[in-house]
Amino acid sequence: MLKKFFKMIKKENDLEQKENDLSQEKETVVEEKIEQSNDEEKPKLSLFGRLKQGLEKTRKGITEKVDTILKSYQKIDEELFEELEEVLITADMGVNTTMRIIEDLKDKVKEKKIKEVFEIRELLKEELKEILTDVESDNKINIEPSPAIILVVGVNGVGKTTTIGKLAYRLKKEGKKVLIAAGDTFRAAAIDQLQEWANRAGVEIIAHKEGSDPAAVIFDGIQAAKARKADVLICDTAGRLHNKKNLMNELNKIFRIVEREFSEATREVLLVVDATTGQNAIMQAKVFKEACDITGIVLTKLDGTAKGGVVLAVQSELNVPVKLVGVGERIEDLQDFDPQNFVEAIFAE
Ligand SMILES: Nc1nc2c(ncn2[C@@H]2O[C@H](COP(=O)(O)OP(=O)(O)OP(=O)(O)O)[C@@H](O)[C@H]2O)c(=O)[nH]1
Ligand SMILES: [Mg+2]
Repeated sequence: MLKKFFKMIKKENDLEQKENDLSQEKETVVEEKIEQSNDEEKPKLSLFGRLKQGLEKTRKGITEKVDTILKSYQKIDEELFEELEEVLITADMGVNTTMRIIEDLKDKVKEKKIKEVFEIRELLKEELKEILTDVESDNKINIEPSPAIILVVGVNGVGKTTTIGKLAYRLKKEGKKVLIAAGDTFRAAAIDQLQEWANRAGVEIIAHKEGSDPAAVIFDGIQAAKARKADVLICDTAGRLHNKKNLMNELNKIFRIVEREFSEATREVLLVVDATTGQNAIMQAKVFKEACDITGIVLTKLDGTAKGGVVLAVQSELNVPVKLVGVGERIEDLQDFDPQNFVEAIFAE
């Protein structure tokens, strides 16, 4: 059975890659159009509307397929569950999570004596919400009481710096005094990029020059946060170092500084993972979880994948709550992860 799953996943990935390649040219044109239309009067989407828009591909990848299956069956039988299982696996929910969902669905059908195929849709929604809320700590980002420090970690390219910019913007809008520390000193471009985001968000940034000691940047960030009475200090870190051992050593050094200099601060350690990398995201998360005390996950680029089911796999396999989701590249495209809203958004008509 597993072999069949992996074959299927590979086939899906290849297809998605091909689609991406093909649509690249189209994308630039679309992007230009979006940029232009941003200047025009455009009805503002609600938070839920933006989430729904960001999860468009996942809605197609999961819900449309589920609906097609449900429509094609007259009665609830084993074959129907097998087809549902395939959809969930290809949406990157992970083998374990999918098994659990299907078993629970079967139990519920029996328990509630359900006969109508269409009723499975509600049951499935219920089940997904249950799994997404079945995690030890809650999904809310923990920055109270202030001062708080948020350390943002993850491999290169997953969206750490972008997430920090979006988060700084949001927290500032909520009335918090936010400070950013440019702990990724590996490349000059990384510091410039963070500076740019700090400008856009309208917050201050502590940065040293390229190649300097990241722990020293964090040290200065902490002193500045104390002196300026900042509510939240958000720290960027490198994702690209010569090897994994270097990366982990560097993170450990940063953690020691935080412990020594800012032990009174509320601490949130956010691991950023890229939803489009599917099962790879889970492997990365496992490595980081061994090296540092991750308190929450940020799942970025959900807008770029039909496999948003990875949210379930990440959370249940790591037992770390997903706290934020990235649903686009704009500054407003970072949302608190809310299991109820997430499921409603992918099942919205
Ligand atoms: N579509 C989409 N793109 C995103 C999202 N979050 C980040 N990105 C894009 O992902 C790319 C990489 O983001 P960065 O923030 O530079 O990633 P990083 O983790 O800081 O990378 P390094 O500094 O190289 O370790 C950028 O082009 C971002 O615009 C998202 O939620 N949706
Ligand atoms: Mg970065």
